[in-house]
Amino acid sequence: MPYTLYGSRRSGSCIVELALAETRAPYDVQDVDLRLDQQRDATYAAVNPQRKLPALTMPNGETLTESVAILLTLDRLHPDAKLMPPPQSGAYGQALRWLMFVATEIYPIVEINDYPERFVADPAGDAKAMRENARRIWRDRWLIVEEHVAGAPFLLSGRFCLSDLYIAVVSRWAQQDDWRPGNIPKVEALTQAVAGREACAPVWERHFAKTG
Ligand SMILES: N[C@@H](CCC(=O)N[C@@H](CS)C(=O)NCC(=O)O)C(=O)O
Repeated sequence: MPYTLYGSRRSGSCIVELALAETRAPYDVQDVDLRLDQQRDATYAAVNPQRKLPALTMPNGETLTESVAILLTLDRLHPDAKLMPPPQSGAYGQALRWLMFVATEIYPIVEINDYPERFVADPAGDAKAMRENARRIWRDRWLIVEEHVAGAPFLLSGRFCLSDLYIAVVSRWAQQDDWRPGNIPKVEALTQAVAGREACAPVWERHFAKTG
């Protein structure tokens, strides 16, 4: 049985799909359209009680949620894909450090950007200010990542890892297309390099090609 990835264009499922592509393992995609709020459907709650993407059903029928848990599981199950440095190396710690930084300090801000009304007492009055604040914090945190991109083009010197996939996808969010090139050029170069990888290119195109 192939993997089944529950996903939506440009969302966190793209990170998992890029990792699956790197493993060369067969997978199907089950589309859950965030623009139509399909993640709120009761049928999807049975897959992920948190009603968020991504979720991955494994070949053994078990379902995983939480992007980092999914990615590290894929690394463990597909060692030949070399998605992470060897676990006993210093590079592994650095890869994990920045994977977790983006997953815990940056990714959650996108919920405030996309759904500010969830976080304010008076949606009519406060949502816009909440979103603006979220975007300011977002930019500050990306500047920290930028300072720590140690390789060229990837995060780590001399090799690609899962953190590159994470940085590439999450950095596309929160409507910062005009801000990024002048402020986080290393993140931009890293993203171009991810998008150009042989296994990643078709997935990247499907998620991020401009439509219409
Ligand atoms: N901690 C979760 C965050 C997942 C998340 O926030 N997913 C977004 C899409 S990128 C989502 O499903 N949002 C829909 C919603 O909040 O209703 C993970 O790392 O997988």
